[in-house]
Amino acid sequence: MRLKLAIQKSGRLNQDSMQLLKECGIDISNGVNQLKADASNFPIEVFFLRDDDIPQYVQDGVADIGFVGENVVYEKAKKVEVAYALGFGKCRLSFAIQKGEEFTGPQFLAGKKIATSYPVLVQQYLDQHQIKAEIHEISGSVEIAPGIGLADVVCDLVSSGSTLFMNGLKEAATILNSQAVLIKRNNLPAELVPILERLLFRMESVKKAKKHKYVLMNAPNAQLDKIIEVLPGMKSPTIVPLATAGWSSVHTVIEEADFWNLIEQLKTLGAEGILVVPIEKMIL
Ligand code: PRT
Ligand code: ZN
Repeated sequence: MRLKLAIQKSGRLNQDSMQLLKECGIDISNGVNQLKADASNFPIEVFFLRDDDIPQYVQDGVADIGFVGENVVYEKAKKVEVAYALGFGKCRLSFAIQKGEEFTGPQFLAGKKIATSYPVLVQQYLDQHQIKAEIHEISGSVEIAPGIGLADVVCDLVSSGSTLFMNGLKEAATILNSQAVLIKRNNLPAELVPILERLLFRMESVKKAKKHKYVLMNAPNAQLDKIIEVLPGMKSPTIVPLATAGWSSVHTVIEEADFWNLIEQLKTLGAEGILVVPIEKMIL
């Protein structure tokens, strides 16, 4: 039995999806030109599809799981379960208006013509705010719509904002923050559940490792107690005596978030020769 995974064939999510599989130790031997490929060392089979089709395939059970943007999942509104946030493909679905205009809140949209590739999500937003507006569905280059008189407002994905800027638009309101997620079909066959669990376990180890660093430093023994006190660590730090009398090497794992604060404290407490090393996998 193999777990069937659908990923984007080409486009923004393809590389990160392939990279994640690789970091999970899963070898996809065939090139991406083929429609599907088997992993050589894990019971998984990868289908390469257009992102828009992935929720449907997963709902129908043609694929068991898929990697796809939340924006697509919620727009397509298929019966699938969002099982895990993958942490890449981050963007937001936002309304954008002409640079010179002032956004006065949702009411601004009343009676406007809105160009978007996300009619379902836009309509939901309008309904929530009890606003009537005209939705003009277009499949690409949404940003040029106001410039050519096709619409007053656009609702599209934004990441850096430079596309909007280049088209004389500005972001007005966000209706969805999105990232790539793992979706799974309802009623996943029981024999596939352990395979999915193995995959999720590996992905979680990769994710944790990215958030953490391994830190080594030399410290005078007289300062060890104080240094240990400020170190978070998974359990407690490893202390190894150095050849130089009165000194030890201290090893621990710290979170990227409080990295610089901690390093500054450690220096103040007398730590020297601090090395910060990336962690490849983290199994707790
Ligand atoms: O061929 P296929 O249908 O599979 O691909 P696609 O062309 O529909 O999608 P693709 O590859 O462009 O995007 C796949 C997914 O990447 C999206 O569904 C999002 O989940 C995610 N993603 C993340 C983005 C962006 N960031 C993004 N910036 N998708 C699109 N954009 C576009 C946006 O539409 C706009 O045109 O980039 C432009 C804005 O970018 P900035 O940086 O200028 O703001
Ligand atoms: Zn698409």
